[in-house]
Amino acid sequence: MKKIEALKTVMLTEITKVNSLAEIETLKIKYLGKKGEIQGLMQEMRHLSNEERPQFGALVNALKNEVETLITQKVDEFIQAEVLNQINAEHIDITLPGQNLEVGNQHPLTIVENEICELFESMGYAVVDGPEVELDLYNFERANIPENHPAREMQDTFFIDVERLLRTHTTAIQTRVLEAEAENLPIKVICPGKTYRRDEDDATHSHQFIQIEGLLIDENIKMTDLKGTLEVLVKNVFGSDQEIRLRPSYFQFTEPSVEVDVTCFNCKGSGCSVCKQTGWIELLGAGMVHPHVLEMAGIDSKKYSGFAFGIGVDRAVMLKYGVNDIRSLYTNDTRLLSQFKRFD
Ligand code: FA5
Repeated sequence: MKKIEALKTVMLTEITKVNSLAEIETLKIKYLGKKGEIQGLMQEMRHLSNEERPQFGALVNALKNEVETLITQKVDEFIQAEVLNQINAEHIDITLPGQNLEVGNQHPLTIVENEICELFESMGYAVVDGPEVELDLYNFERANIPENHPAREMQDTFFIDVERLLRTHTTAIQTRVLEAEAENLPIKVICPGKTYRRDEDDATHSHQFIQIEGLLIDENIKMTDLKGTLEVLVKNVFGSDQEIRLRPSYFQFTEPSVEVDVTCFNCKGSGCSVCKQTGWIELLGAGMVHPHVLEMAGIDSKKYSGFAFGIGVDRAVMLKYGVNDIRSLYTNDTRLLSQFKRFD
C-alpha cells in the first residue's frame, strides 16, 4: 500500500511538471503502457494473499483511473494551447488598410491618337483603318510615286516581297479610301495607324511610328479649308495659344504641298536648341490632293478637289507633353507612362 501511495505521489508530481505534448506522451507510456509502472504493480498482486488482493487491486485501479484522467486532461490542455498558438500566429488584422492594385492607364500615343480622332469625328469625319502589310500599289503607285521614281527615296521602306511592304505612311489608307469611295463622294475620313520606315532610331525618329491621315474630297475645296482645319486641329490638341506656319514643301501626291510647323513647346517661339533656334517645330505634311491621284482612283478632278494631311502622332505627343526622346514612348518605362494617369 505504501508503495502505491509513494508511486502515486511521484506520478502526480511528474504529470504536473510536464511541459509538452511529447513529454506527456512519454509519461503515458511509462505509467500506463504494457510494460509500464501500473502494469508492474498489477504483476505484484501474485505475491499477495487472497484477502489482500481485492483491496490492492481496487487501489491500483483507482490509481490507474486517476493517472489516466490526469494525462488525458494534460493532453487536452497541450492540444488546446497549440491550436491557440496557431490561431495567434495566423491572425489577420482585418483593420489594416488593403494593398491597392496597380491600375493601368492609356499610353500617351493612344491618348493623343484618340483625341485627334474624336475631334475629327465631331466635325463629321469617319474613322477608317487599313492594312499594315500593304501593297506597293496603294502605298506608292496610287500616291503618284511610280516604281524607280526618286520620290521613293524619301521613305526608306521595309519590303516583304516585290509587291508587298510595311506601309511607310497612312497615305496608303487614303488611296484605298479614294478608290473604294470614288462613287460615293464627298469623302471625309480620318485614318490612324502604325507606319514603318528604315529610319535609324534617334531622339526624333523611330523605325515604327504612328500617323493619322486626314482626307476631305468635295466640290470646291480650297487651300484655305486645309489651313482652317489644321488650325482647329492644332489649337484643340496643343492649346489655343498655339500658332501654325505653312511652309512650301513637296509630296508627290499633293500639289501644292506644305509642311506644317507649330510654335515650339519648349521656348514658346523665342528660339532654343529643341527647335534649332527657329521657334517652330515640324508636325505634319499636307497639301491639296494631286489631280492625278484623284483620276487614278476614278474621281473627276475637274469637278472635285480636296485636301489631305498626315500627322506624326509620336511627334505630337513629344510636343504636347515635352517628351524629348521618341524612344521613351516605346520602352514601356512606367516612370514615364504612369504620368499619364487619368483620374476621370
Ligand atoms: C508623309 O508621310 C506624308 N504621307 C504626309 C502627307 C499626307 C503629306 C497627306 C501630304 C498629304 P512625312 O514623311 O513628312 O510625310 O511624314 C509625316 C510626319 O510623320 C512627319 O511630319 C513626322 O511627324 C512623322 N514622321 C516621319 N518619319 C518619322 C519617324 N521615323 N519617326 C517618327 N515620326 C516620323
